[in-house]
Amino acid sequence: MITLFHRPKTRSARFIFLLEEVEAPYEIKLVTTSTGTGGEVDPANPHPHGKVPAISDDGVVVFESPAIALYLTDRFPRNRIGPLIGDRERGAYLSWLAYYTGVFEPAIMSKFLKTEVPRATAGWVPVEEAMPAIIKAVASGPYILGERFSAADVLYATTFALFAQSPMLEKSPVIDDYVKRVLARPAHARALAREA
Ligand SMILES: N[C@@H](CCC(=O)N[C@@H](CS)C(=O)NCC(=O)O)C(=O)O
Repeated sequence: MITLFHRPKTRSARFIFLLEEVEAPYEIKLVTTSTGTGGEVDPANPHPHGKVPAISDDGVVVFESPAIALYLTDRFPRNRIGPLIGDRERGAYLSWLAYYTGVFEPAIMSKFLKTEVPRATAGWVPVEEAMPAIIKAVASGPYILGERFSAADVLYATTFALFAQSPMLEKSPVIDDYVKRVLARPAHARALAREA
């Protein structure tokens, strides 16, 4: 049984979507985060910094979104939501998962916080450079790995959905269609119902 440590309307919500996609048996444990409680880390949350998401698989703790995504798709391979070891698409899968927190999130956050980090010293690139790379992957898609939907799409599409109204990200019909396609999946509807 997977336990998802969750706070509504945060990055952990997308993992209800992924848990539905992989058809894992799961329960949701609501936790508070330090943002919500003025600095206190919820002792019930196993994330080392009290952030969400984190999961526990009968006591095996996994934290950080790409690690959780990879863990769940390896652990519950039935619906082929992530390419497994030996699959040629595994390389692209691991790359886009790592890119999500290594490049994409820092790129968005530096833009959001108006903090420019020199490209040559940062480990990431400005969002204006990251977006064309993602759009290129999705445009020949329809998913980030090509024809195959994966947990990487859960991470990217839910983030784009969050920033849909933000002037921070340039409008892109490719991204708009991509978000619609991913959020139209039955597992997403089930996740919304489960969270409600
Ligand atoms: N790098 C983490 C980020 C997790 C994260 O920042 N979560 C936010 C919610 S969206 C959080 O828990 N914030 C509360 C806090 O930092 O106290 C991941 O991708 O899983």
